Amino acid sequence: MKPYQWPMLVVYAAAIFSKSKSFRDNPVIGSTSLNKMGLHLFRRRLAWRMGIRRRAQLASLITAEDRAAIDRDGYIVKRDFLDPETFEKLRNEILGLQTEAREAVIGDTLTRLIPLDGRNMGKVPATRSVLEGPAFNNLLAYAGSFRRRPRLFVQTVFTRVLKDAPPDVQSFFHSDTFHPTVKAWLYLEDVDPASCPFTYVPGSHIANRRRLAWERRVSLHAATSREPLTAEGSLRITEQELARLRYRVPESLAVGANTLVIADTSGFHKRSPSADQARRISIWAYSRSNPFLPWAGGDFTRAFPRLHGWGLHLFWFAQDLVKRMGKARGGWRWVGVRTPATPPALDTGGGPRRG
Ligand SMILES: O=C(O)CCC(=O)C(=O)O
Ligand SMILES: [Fe+2]
Repeated sequence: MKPYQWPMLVVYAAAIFSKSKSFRDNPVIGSTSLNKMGLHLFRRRLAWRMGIRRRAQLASLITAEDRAAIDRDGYIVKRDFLDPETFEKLRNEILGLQTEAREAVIGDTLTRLIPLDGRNMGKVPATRSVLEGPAFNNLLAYAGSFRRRPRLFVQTVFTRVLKDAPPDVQSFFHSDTFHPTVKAWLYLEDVDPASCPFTYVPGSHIANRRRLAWERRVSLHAATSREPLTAEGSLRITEQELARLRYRVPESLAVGANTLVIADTSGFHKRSPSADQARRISIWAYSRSNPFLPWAGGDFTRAFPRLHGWGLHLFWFAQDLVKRMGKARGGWRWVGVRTPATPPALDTGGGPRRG
């Protein structure tokens, strides 16, 4: 711990009981000696136990079969999720959406996010009723172990937009964080093996003995890891290590349009790299809460959906402001009006802009 960090000690220590995950940015969470004494494993185990407990509270929301799949594999694939007519309506609404978008080029991949906030949701009524309906939300709640309103976006991934850039950081196996958490993709177009399918290591969401021993080892030096993702608490793992942990073979989810994939992304996963330019359009959802809470409900933002949307815009505003102050470069920015399928316009210069 550096001397200038001492006055913040209480704040750093309080973060032990939050979803904070960065070993690098928090000298308590990243402390080698505390992690030798078991701090990381303590958080990991307690968060896992609370997650199981919350999932048990939500068990009646979904079928026994779906529960078994999520409990066993850490992910679930729902092919033909919507009836064809509803899906057609939803797809037309989403592909026709023309609105302000955020984009980031990470490695050789451009990702576009269009927030499905109150304003955009108002333009897509069929989509809205699906995304606010029980079939979608109950699966998401169980997988994420919280009954919370997820963040919703249209996500378009354009692969290989830059020729000589390093690969996208997401194309290496990693775990997003140390506790149960959920991401979901409802694909609007077929995802063939070349359009960077989501790949998941079945069963890798389970905090078993081998996994915990591996994490304990990694936690000792994660704060100074050369892998930025590991230092930030999204532990990266090599294919050899995965084999040593005796996981099943990774499943690459090249699936048809109208497939819903929901995953606990504390399990190991990646975006399969793609050799050529391809695009992947989905409705993307994620949700993350304090992993130490013993109860699954109690989300006051469910009663105030508009507030939920503002929260995200406020976060982006702050993120852009910090960037404008010169503390961070590259990354996410508003790029003006786009549809989900507008081809990428590669103007890499400049900071965040509106309109
Ligand atoms: O988009 C994907 O296939 C996975 C990317 C990823 O790792 C994530 O969203 O956490
Ligand atoms: Fe991830």
